[in-house]
This record gives sequence, C-alpha cells and structure tokens, in this order.
Amino acid sequence: MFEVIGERINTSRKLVQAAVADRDADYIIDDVKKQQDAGATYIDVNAGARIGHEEEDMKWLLDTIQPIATVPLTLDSPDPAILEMAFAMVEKTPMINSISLEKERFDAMMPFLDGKDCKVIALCMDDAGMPSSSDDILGRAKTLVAELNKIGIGTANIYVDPLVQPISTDSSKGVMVLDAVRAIKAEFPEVHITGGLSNISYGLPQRHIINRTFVTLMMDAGMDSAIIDPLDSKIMASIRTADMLLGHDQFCMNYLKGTRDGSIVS
Ligand code: THG
Repeated sequence: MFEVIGERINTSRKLVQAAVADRDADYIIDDVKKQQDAGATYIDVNAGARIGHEEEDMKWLLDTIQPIATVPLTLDSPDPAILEMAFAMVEKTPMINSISLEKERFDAMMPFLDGKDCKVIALCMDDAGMPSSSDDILGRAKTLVAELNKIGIGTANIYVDPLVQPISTDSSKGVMVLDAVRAIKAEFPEVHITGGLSNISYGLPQRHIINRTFVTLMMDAGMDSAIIDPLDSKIMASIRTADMLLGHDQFCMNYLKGTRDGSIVS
C-alpha cells in the first residue's frame, strides 16, 4: 500500500514555527495525532527553518512527538550532524531524509549510514543542481543505489526522490519525471519512489488540483510513497482510489473502508 509521509511538522510552516518557538507541546502533539488518524505511515520532522536553532528544536520535537507516535519518523535535514543526533534519539527504526550526490553531503552521510538498519531517502541532486532529463534522473538514481548497496543499505530500504520540478517553466517537466520513475522501477523493481509533489504546480493557480492529479500519474509510473499533507482529504482520497485502481488494494478493502469512515467521498 502507498506510504504517506506526513509533512506538517516542518518549521517552514508558520504555525509550527510559532509552536516550536513557544515550546507549545500540545499543538505539536495534536497535529501529529491528526496526521496519524488521517493515515500517515511516517511523520516527517524538519526543524531547519529557525536558523541557529535546528539542533535544540529537533531534540525538543523528538522528545515531544515520540511518546505519542504510533508510526516511525522521517528525520528531515540537510545537515548530517543533525541526522546523526536525531537517529540516536529515536526508538522506532526511522527513515533518513536525506542523502544526495552533493559531494559534501554525500561524503558526510556515507560513514554515518554505513551498516545502519534504516530506510533512506536518496535525492537525485548533485553539485550541478537539479536533474535535466529523465536519463539524468535515472543515472543519479543508479549511482545512489549502487553506493548505498555497497554500505549495506538494501535496495528495498531505499526511497529515491526524483525531484519534481515546476511545469510552469517547461511543459516537459511532468513527462520527464514520469519517464524517469518508470525507468528506475524497471532497473530496480524493489526500490521505492517518494518525494514532495507540490513543486509541479509552482507558479500556477489552483495548485491542489494539479498536485492531486499528478500524484495519480506518478503512482501509475511506480511512485509508492509521497511527502504530503495527510489532512488534505482530497489528495488522500485520490491516492486511496488510485491505489485500488492499480491493483494494490485486495478486494478493494481499503477503498471500501474509506467510503464507510467518510475519508473517501466523490
Ligand atoms: N523531498 C524530500 N523531503 C522534503 C521535500 C521533498 N522535505 C521538505 C519538503 N520537500 C516537504 N515538506 C513540506 C512541508 C510543508 C510544506 C511543504 C512541503 C508547506 N508549505 C507551505 C507553502 O509553501 O505554502 C507553507 C505555508 C505555511 O506557512 O504554513 O506546507 O521534496 N525528500
């Protein structure tokens, strides 16, 4: 079944930033519970937005969230030192978000990940920047999978993020990432595909309809996880329905359950 990584605990969101600054544990606990109830299978935790406070904010968030977390956490930081500290604090095996091919980040992440039992998001980003073609995305994914395999991270524990780019600047950006996902899944049937989706609609009006249509196309190509807001009931209903239509929901059980509990409505 599709894995939903709940994105809401991120200090780039104004209300979360205020709650973290005020050490308002009730706000954070309530938000995490809502994401879990809505079907999040991981909770992403990103404390990067208050410059100079990431370490103490991440520690406080983990101390606050862990006692009520029923699902594992996705530890989200570009800073390997923060990820290492956070990894040592969590009880359930986490997902690390992320490693990339940017040299400094890659070189710092590899010794830390060596031999670890965890899931890893691998961003198709390198020092040249965002990928420029589906072959470029595939090439980066191949390098990341090969390098992670070498240090004992199995392909089934790797979540490739192909990096969705705005369609408003280049109308081929949708097909580019869809083709890349198909090619990555053909090369590595066991690998997972995840990522944020909202970049696709950057610069356009009515972004949610674009995002939730795009996720169903990405699911057909092989995306089996995404970093989204699980409280957006329309995108969740699209994901549940697409999962059923793609044959990932035996006897339509989850779809039927969703229609009965009111989480899926036409
Ligand atoms: N790939 C990976 N990790 C990621 C991303 C990705 N982590 C961060 C991000 N992208 C996904 N997380 C979020 C979290 C919150 C929001 C968007 C993405 C969000 N943004 C509002 C906005 O931009 O309008 C903020 C508004 C507010 O202040 O509340 O909600 O792609 N591997």
